Order: sequence, then structure tokens, then C-alpha cells
Amino acid sequence: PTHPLATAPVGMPAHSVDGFVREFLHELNTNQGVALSRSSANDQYLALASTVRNYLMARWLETSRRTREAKAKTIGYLSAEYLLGRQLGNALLATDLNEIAEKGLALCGLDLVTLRNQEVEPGLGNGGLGRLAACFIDSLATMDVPCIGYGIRYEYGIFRQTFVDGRQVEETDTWLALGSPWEFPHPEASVQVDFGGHTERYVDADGEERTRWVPSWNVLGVPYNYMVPGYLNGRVNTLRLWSAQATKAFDLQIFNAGDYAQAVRAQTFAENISKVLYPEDSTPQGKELRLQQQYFFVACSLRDFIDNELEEGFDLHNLADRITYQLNDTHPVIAVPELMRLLIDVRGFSWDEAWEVTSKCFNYTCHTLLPEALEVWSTELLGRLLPRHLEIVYRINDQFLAEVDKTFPGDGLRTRRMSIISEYPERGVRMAYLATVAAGKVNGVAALHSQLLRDKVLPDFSELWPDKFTNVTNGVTPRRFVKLANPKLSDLITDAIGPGWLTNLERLKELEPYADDPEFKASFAAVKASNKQRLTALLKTRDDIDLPDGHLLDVMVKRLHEYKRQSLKLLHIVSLYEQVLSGKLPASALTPRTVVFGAKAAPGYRMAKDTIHLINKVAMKVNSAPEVEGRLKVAFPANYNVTLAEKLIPAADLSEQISLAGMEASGTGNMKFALNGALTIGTDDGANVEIRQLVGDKHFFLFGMDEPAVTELGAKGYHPGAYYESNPQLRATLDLILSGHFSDGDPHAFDSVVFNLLHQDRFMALADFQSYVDTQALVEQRYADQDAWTRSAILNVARTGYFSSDRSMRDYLQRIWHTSPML
Ligand code: 26Y
Repeated sequence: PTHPLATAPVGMPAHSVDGFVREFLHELNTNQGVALSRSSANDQYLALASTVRNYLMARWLETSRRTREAKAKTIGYLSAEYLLGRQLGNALLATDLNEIAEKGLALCGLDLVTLRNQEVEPGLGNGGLGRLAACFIDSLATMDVPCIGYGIRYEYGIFRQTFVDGRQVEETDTWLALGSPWEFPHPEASVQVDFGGHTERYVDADGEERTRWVPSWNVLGVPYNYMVPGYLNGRVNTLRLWSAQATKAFDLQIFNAGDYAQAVRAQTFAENISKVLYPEDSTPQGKELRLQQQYFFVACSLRDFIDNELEEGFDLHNLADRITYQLNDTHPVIAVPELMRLLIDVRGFSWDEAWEVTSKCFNYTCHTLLPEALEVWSTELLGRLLPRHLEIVYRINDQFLAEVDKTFPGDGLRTRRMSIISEYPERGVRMAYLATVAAGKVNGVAALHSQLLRDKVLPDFSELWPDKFTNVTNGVTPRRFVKLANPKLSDLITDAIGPGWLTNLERLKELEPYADDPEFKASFAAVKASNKQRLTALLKTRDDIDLPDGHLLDVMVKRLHEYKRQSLKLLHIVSLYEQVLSGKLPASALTPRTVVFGAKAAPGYRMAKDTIHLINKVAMKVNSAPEVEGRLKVAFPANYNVTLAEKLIPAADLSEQISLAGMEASGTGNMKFALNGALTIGTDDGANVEIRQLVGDKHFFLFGMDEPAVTELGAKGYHPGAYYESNPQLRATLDLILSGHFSDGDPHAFDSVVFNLLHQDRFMALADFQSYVDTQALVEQRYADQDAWTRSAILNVARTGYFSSDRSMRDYLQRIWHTSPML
């Protein structure tokens, strides 16, 4: 065949500049309803997105057909959050259309970069956990594994952060306002979700005693499908996000009687469920709406798979052959009693049959160690919202505690410790325990975390079921965080070791010899310099921030949390500044350094917000102080998100991973930095441990107490004041803040932060202060030797291929899901 369309799969537009232009203009005219000459940048972006989408469409349909036909086992990833980042760049990469689009748009007088910048990223997650979900579904698609990601289509994602006088102000994230070209709503496939009411016993036609749930209200879940394209492999998986809609638009009777507000109230109420993402990411508040969100998306998702993905008449006794649900933390754990209810009340299974199936369908990933982050739902709330589910949870608990009693007869203390139901401060359901009881496998997210999970969070459970526990160290997708974020480094790597590494990241090892190749080193350093320039340009237009040239770029980006210790980084900055100000150190002795922070605080987290205020105030003072001019600068661009991360991380020299040991479950930013050639200064925490093991001690700046030392100090009694008294530099640093120097003379402006450090300091920042500043001095020494620094940076890239989320997915496939890619 000679016609270009003849060789493409049915329905796929031609992979040529001409074909692309034709498709693009067609979309612009027919979808946007505008002529090129009259179109806005938003019109052009939307038309471009639809064009790229069309290239994926045939593959999407084909993927779904193939998966059904093969009756392959599907991964059902259940996650309340997906922090996707922008879609266009990734779709262009997955379809290999970047160059064609660039050329085609140029022929239309348009610039691809400008259009890419029109996209508002879907911020449907808080931080690490949500971004991990996005990386995992990317890897599964790329590895040809059938997966459906299930979640919530929040109308408003994570808030947009602005600063007013240095304080965080939250604005709503209106990501849908200018159109949503990546989603496909399917209102005809809506699912009804029930809430409230009571349960009743009755005897069925066979004389069996059964239970019926008589709910009191309901909502509709409308599925919105998103494409999850694999990298150049033709697979397109699905992300299915649910939006809540009222079952009845409004009550016409009441409306006709004249009460408009009353008539639409039910609708507003129902639609609140998917209205907004909760911005807290560590302290569950027991809020009714959050429980509604959790049950809503999980109920929709279970029904969706059973009713729409399985062939008619499928015997649900074999459900585990066709799906394995991964619970992304405890947020979707209500799926466990929901599946039991479906099987027993709706499908007529006996309890034992239902449990047999359910206990084979779920696995649970825990993402925390902080006790206050473990969800406990009060039985009062659960019983009111989901009375049948509460009954089922009680019965699961009875059955489970009977098993415990059989294994450890007469050990009443143990049974009480292990009960899914807690009694204090009120009666509640411990969701992590429920998940652990129901799951086939329970995993932590880095080696250290999985060990602490077994030994400290769930010791009784790991004693009862040692084989249930496993580790899968997190990873990140190299497509987004290396190739898209750092195209110049990617080209340099390909020049050196050839193509193919992007889907086989361990191949980065082949770069090792280049760490001693002068030409490669020069090119590597030039890439870093160019990424810094790109960042400088962005921060100028985005935030009106001036990044100085030639500085060590020291970056700490992550959610603001006391355990992550942004305050420790701040003490380091103030300490350097104070030493120059007081004449202890000549400014010329400072290595020119710019510290960049990016961090959102949960809106109700006072200490975190006060810390942001303090960072901004220190930045204002330091940045205008002639004493440290050209030597020390602090930049805090507002609204750190995935889009900014993609520009910031490739420019960084130094990656700050300074949580108190034993607190950060894994971290994933740490992996992104190392893969982009930043050196890490970090504690022995989370995945830092594994990063250091792989890159080697010489190329990683370790400081601070390790986890056993932290535990020991805590046991012995920690007194932060003692460090203040005995360490003159620490004292001078804190005193400078207390003097009002950063707060226009107001000595009390930062009392909350400083007194907390002095009198409580739950995360032992003062204990690690000296070790931290000493290690920063080693950083400066290494940086002074640019050649040695670049060598270490190259070795960081070469030795961290392990942290590809493709490897994480292989681990889940082998150790947890017991399935493999489709061939
Ligand atoms: C229950 C609610 C308040 C809640 C909402 C979100 C609780 C937790 C979260 C999110 C937690 C989270 O993002 N955890 C992070 O998960 C990453 C991926 O595994 C880890 O790398 C990181 O260490 C961990 O803090």
C-alpha cells in the first residue's frame, strides 16, 4: 500500500507532519469552533490535546479489547489521590509525536512550548502518595500490564498557594475551568451508591436467614476515563475517576411550591462528595465527608469491575483470578466490607465463601509510621453512614480474634491489642488493622520502613503472619522525571550508551566509566548549567525571583511537615547569615549558595504555616542584606507542584532529605534528584538508606542520628534546651530569630516555631543541628572542586537506575500480585 493511512491501525491518523496539521486544524475548527486566525492560545492548546488524544484512541480501544479477550488478570489500583502533572508532554512522548507536533505547529505559526504551558496540571493529590500512584500506572502501561486506576475526579484539586506578607494563603484550584481535553465522561455507565439507613433480617425463598441494608439516601457515580499511555508500546490503560452527581436533579414539587433553595439542596449535598481534595496528608480528622468520599469511589469501582469488565455470567468465586486490588494506604480500605456485602447480600454467598474470595483480592501498602496518621473511623459515624459495613467489620473482627485466641490461647492482652475495634478515646475502627487482616500481602515503601512497619507499627501481626509482610521500595517514572524533565541530560545519556535505557533504567550503570571521561564531564556540567538557566528564566517570569549565576543550588521541595524538618534547613541558613553579620566569618568564606524551598502546608496545620512565614521573612531579610550579597540567597516560589518540580529538580546541585531518621517512609523526591545528578545531603531515613548504599558513601552526604539512636535518645529523655545551652552557634542562631531581626523588630513573631524547637522539638532538629552544619561544610569543600563534584553527580545518575518505578512494578508483580505482563 502506498497511502500513508493504509498502514496505520484503523482510526489512527497519519504519523506525518501533513497528517498532523490536517488533524489539528480539523480539531480547532470542529471542536473549538474557531478559525486559526481567530483562535486563542487556549483554543489551540485544546485542539492540540484532542489531536494527540486521537492518535492514542485506536490503541486504547484495542488495549481494552485485547485484555478482555485474553481474560488477563487486572491490577485494580485503588487510590484516593493521583497527582498526575501535565498530560500533553507525556502523551506526545508516548506517541513519539513531539517532533511532528513541533514542526506542524510551526507551519501554523504556533509554538509548541507556548501551548504546552497553557495546560493547568490536574493536582488530584497532596504529595508523595498521590504522585506515586501516577508513576505506578505509567510504569504498568509501559510494561504492558493490564491495570485500571480507580479514584475520585475532584472538581478542585490541591489548593493553589500564594503568599501575602510571607504567609500562605490558599486559593481554589480551578483546573477544569478552561476545558478538560483528557477526560471522557460516561454518564450512561453511572453507578448508584447508597448511604445511611438501617439493616434488617429476613428469611429468603430458600429459608436462609439473610440481611438487607435499607439505605436512606444515594448518589450517582459518573465515571470519567483518562488514557494512561505506555511509552512507545501501543498499550493505553485506563484511569477511571468518579464524579458524584445527584440522583434527582431537583424536586419539581417543592420547586413549584416556590422553595427554590430547598428544591436543589439534595443535589448540592450529593455533589459535594467529589467537590474537593482534602489537603491534610498526615492527620486524619475523622470528617464525615472524607468517609463519604472513600466509600463513594470504592463502591463505584468494585461495581464497575464486576459489572463492566467481567464477561456476563462470570463466577465470582473466581474473582481473584481476574483482579487484584492494591489499597493505596488505608483510604480505600472500606472496599473490604463492601466486597463482602456485595458477595453476601447481593450475590447470595455464604460468609465463608465471601471471605475466601475477599481475602484473596486485596493487598495493602502502608505509607507512614506516624501513629497520628493512621486512620480510625468512629463506629458512631461508620454505623450512621454505612450500618451494614459496620456489622461486617464486627464479624470480621470476631472471626479474626478467634483465630488469634487459637494461636495464643488465653492471651487476652494480645487480643485486645490486636482488635480491629479500638475502645479509646472512643470506639473506632482501625483501618490499618482491617487492611492487614484482609490483605494477602502488606508492604512498606522502603526497606527501612518495611522493617519498622513489622517491628514497631504492626508487631503482633507480623508475629502472627510473618509471611504476609514484605517490602517494595518506591520508584519514580523516568519518562516524566528524566526524559521530559531533563531532555538535555537524556540526549547526553543516549549519546553515551545508546537508546533503550528509558525502559531499562539499570542500564544507566553503563555511564559509570564516563565519570572519568573529561569530555563527558564537561558536557554533563554544561547540561546542569543549562538547566539552571532554564530555571532562572522560569522563576523570573513565574515569581519575579532573580536566581544569581554560579551558585550552588540547594533545594528542599516537599510538603511542609515538622518531621521533614524544613526548620533545620532554616537554622542552617540563619546560622551562616548570623556568622557573617556578627563578623565571625567573612562573607568571602561562604560558598555562594541559593537555597530554594517549595512547600505547601495543610491549611489547618498551624506550626507548618508559621514555618512558611518564618522562611519567607528570613528570605526577605537575607536577600536584601548587603553583608551576604552575592553569597547567600533564599528563594521560595509559591505553589510548588509537579510542573515546577520538572524544572527545579534538573537544575539542583544539592538535594535536601533531612527528615528525622525513622519518620519518612520512603521519599520519592530523593530519587528524582539523584537521577538528575544532584548530590544528597540526608539522614539515614526511608529510601535515603538505599540511595546511599547504591551510590556509595563518598557520593552522599550522610548526617545525623540513625533510627536506633533516635529511639535511644527518646527513651533516655530528650531535652532540646540542653543543645541551645551548650552550643554557642545554635544559641546565636535562635537568638537572632528571637531578637525580632526578621520580623521588623517584633520579638514574638516566631515564638511558636522557636519555642516549639526549644521546649518540645518532637523531631529533634536541635540534636542533629551540629552534625548537619558540619556536613554542609563538607558539601562546600566538595563543591569547591567542581571536577570531583561533577564526577559524584554522574555516579549518582549511573547508580540509581534501581529507582525506576518499572522496577517497583516488577517487585509488586512477583512478590504481591503474582501476575506478569501480557504478551
Ligand atoms: C488520611 C489522610 C489525612 C491522609 C492523606 C494523605 C494521610 C496520608 C496522606 C499521604 C501520605 C503520603 O503522601 N505519604 C508519603 O508517601 C510516599 C509514597 O510512598 C512516601 O515516599 C513518603 O515518605 C510518605 O510520606
